[in-house]
Amino acid sequence: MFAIAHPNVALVKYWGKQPGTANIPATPSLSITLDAIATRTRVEAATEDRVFINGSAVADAKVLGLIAQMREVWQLPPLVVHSANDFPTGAGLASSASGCAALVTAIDHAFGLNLARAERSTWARRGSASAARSVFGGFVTLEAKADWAATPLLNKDAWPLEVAVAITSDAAKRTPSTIGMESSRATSPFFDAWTSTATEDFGAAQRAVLERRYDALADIAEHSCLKMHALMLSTRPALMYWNEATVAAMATVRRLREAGTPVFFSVDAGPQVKAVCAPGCGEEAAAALAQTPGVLRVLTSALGDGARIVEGEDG
Ligand code: 2P0
Repeated sequence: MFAIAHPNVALVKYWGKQPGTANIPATPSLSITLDAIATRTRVEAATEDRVFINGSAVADAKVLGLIAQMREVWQLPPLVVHSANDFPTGAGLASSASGCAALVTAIDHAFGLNLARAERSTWARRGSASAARSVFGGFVTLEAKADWAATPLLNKDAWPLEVAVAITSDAAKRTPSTIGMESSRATSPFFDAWTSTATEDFGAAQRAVLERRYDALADIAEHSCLKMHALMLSTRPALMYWNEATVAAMATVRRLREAGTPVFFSVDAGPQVKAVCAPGCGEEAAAALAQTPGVLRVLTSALGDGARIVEGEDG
């Protein structure tokens, strides 16, 4: 028995936290959960806390910090955590989102906490804010209500977008998101502009999703992505998560869209490019990205489900 959770891609981005230690985002965000990649996590009672990620013992601050916070509420025994990602870890593919969502789901199940999905989302958010969204499937929002639990916005089958992910590097990022966000808040002259314009972007994206207006969602999502990267680039020292192939892949997506294919890009705190396609266009985008210089490989994904327990020994 193990918990499975999928990464998500924010179409309206979260970057920066509110002051304090509660891991509250400074901006609302809206995401899609991906089906094709996942974290699988098992937890068991043990004699001391031990965390294994992809088979290696690690002192993972997010995992250990989240367990410590849960112990303030529940009497959990020492835990051994086995977590495995079937995609590159810490490389801009939201491994901490799927990781913390799977961890809370595994602990909830193993120790009978009986948490509602919204409560799991709040707990996952305390570990990693983007993880709140991976507790749900399809289109998901995260905003300042209900203790910053995420909320499902639209079912994945109601608008089955497809995503082609161009992998341009398997290396872990040099600046982890949590550190980068704090640096942006403290040093970027654009930070106030970022936070003061986020609510409008969020509202526009919500409406576009609910009304399934692809072009409107494409425009707002690329704008939010590029605005976040402008914030990153204006941070001191600068946060530059792109490489040459990232830029080439973004240009490929723009070329496709200008030629009439419904596809837009999104790039997170890493060099991978996610091409978000209208239903039926994923293969065309994947083929074009695979031909783009510097792209190592391309994976395609449908929209996925939220974090859940699966029977079996695979974890
Ligand atoms: C997002 N990212 O909205 C944005 C876009 C990366 C770029 O959320 O400090 O691992 O654990 O709350 O959630 C990545 O940051 O940061 C992220 P913490 P997290 O998906």
